[in-house]
Amino acid sequence: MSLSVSRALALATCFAASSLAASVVEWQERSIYQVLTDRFALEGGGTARCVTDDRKYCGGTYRGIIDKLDYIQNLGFDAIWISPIVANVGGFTTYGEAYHGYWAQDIYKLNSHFGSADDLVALSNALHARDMYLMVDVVVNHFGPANSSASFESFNPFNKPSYFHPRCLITNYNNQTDVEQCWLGDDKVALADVNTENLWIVTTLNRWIASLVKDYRIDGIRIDTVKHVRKDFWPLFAAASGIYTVGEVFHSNTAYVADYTYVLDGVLDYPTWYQLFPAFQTSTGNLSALAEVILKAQRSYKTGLFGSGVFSENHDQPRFASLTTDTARIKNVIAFPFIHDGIPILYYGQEQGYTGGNDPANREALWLSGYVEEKEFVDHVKTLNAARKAAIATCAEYLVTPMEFPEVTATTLAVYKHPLLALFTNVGSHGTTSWDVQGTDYAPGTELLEVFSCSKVYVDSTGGLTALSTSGQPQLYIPASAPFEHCKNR
Ligand code: ABC
Ligand code: CA
Repeated sequence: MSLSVSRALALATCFAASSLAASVVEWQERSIYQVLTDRFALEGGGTARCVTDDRKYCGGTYRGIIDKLDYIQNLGFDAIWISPIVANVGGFTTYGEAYHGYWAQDIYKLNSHFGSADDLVALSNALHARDMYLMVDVVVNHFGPANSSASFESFNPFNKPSYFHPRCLITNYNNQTDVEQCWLGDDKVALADVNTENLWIVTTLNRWIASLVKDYRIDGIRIDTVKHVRKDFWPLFAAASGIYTVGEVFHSNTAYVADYTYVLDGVLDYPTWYQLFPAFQTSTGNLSALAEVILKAQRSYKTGLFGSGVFSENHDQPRFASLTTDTARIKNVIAFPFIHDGIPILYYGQEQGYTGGNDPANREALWLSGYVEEKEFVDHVKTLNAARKAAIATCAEYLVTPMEFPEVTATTLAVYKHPLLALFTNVGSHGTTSWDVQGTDYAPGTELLEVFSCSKVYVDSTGGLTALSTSGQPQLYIPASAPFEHCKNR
C-alpha cells in the first residue's frame, strides 16, 4: 500500500496542531539537552542509589526536571529532549524494566513513573516561561515486548495480533523489507512491530500525535526507529504533528540516511557520529573521513545538514569518555556538534565527565554528580553554547552557512563557518600541533577572540591565521566585536 505524499499531506491538515507550533527554522538556532527522564533528576533533590546494571526505574520525574531547569539553562541550552512519555509495559523482562520508555503498552495513558499529566503540563509551561522548547521522543514502529495473547490484549489501542506484522526477528539489516516488517529485539525481548500499512492504524497514529502535541504543548518530536517504518508513512505523520520532526535513522551511510530527510524535517545525523569517535579517539584517527562524510551529507540531504540533529553521545552508544581518558580529545569531541551545521544535542552527563559504556551503563543517574557547575567540561559546554549564540547574533547567515574545511591533515581539522573558525586536533593532551588556515572571509587585520583561552589574535594580511597548540585542546575563534560575554566574566 502506498499513499501519495500529496494526498497524505491533504489528509493530515485536518489533524494539524496550532500554527504557533515551533518550526524547523525556529529550532535551528537552539541547542538541545537530551535527558533520560528516569535518570536526570529526582523531585525534591534526592540522591537515591541508581545501579545502571539493574535496568530498573531509578525515580527521575518531570517535577525533578523542573527543579533543575536552572542547571540546564546555565549550560546554555534552550531546549530539552525527554524520554517517550506514554504508558509502558510493567514488570521485569530479561532486559529489565521499561525505565527508558521505549516499550509502549497504552499510547493514551502516560508513564506514571515519570509523573502525572499535570506534571508534564507543568514542565512544558515551565520551559516555555523560560523561552525553552520541549522535544518529546515518540515511537510508532512498535509496542512493548509481546510474548502471548495476553500481551496483545493489554495493548491500547492495538489490542490484537492482527494489528502487528507477523512475528519474525530482524536478522538481515541489509534487507529493507525485513527492517520495516520484522520485529526489533531478540528471542528474549521482541518488540511487537506495528502494521503501519493498515489505514485505520495510520489514521489512529496521526490523530494521536496531533492530540499529544496539543495536550502537552510539545514543540518538537524526536521520532524513534524511523528506518523501521515505510518512508511514505512519515510525511502524513509529520504534518499531523504540525511541529519540528527529527528522526532516528541508525545507519552509517549518507545515501541511505538522505532519503529520510525528504520525509521529515531532519535526521539525527548518525553518519557524522560514525566518523566522530574514531577520528578523535587516537592520534591515528581519520579526521579527513569526518570532513568527507559531512561534505557528502551537505550535498545529499534535502536541506543539507541544516535542520538535522548532531550529537556526540546518546543513550544507545558508549560514552566517548569510556573509550579514552584524554581530556583534550574529549573536549574536541564535545565541541564538534556546536560548530556543525546541524542542531547541537548534548546527552546529559557528558558535561559531568560520565564514563558509562554500552547500554545500560551509559544511563547513569545525574543526581549522583551533584550537578556541580564548577567543572572543566561544564565550563566548556557553557562556552560553546555562548559562542554559537554570539555567532548567530553577529551574522544572520550563520545558520544557513555550510561548514567548510580550509585545512585537513592527518592530525588537524579546521572548520570555518563564518563568523566562527574552529580548530580541532586528535594529538591528545601531550601532543603538539599547529594549524595554518588560509582562505577565510575575515578581513585582513580582524581581531579574533579565542573563546576558551580568552586570548586575542589578528587575521593576517591574506585573511589567514596560524595557531599552535601544545596541549591538544580545540580552539574556537570569533571576531572580538561579537557579543560574547564569557571572557569578560573571567
Ligand atoms: C535492550 C537492552 C540491550 C540489548 C537489546 C537487545 O535490548 O537494553 O542491552 O542489547 C530500547 C531501549 C534499549 C533496549 C531496546 C530493545 O529498546 O532503550 O535499552 O535494548 O528492547 C532506538 C532507541 C533505543 C530504543 C529503541 C527501541 C530504538 O534509540 O533506545 O531501545 O525503541 C536498532 C534500531 C534503532 C534502535 C537501536 C537500539 O536498535 O535501528 O532504532 N534505537 C545495527 C543496525 C541498527 C540497530 C543497531 C543496534 O544494530 O543497523 O539499526 O539499531 O541493534 C555498525 C553497523 C550498524 C550496526 C552497528 C551496531 O554496527 O554499521 O548497521 O547497527 O558497524
Ligand atoms: Ca516496523
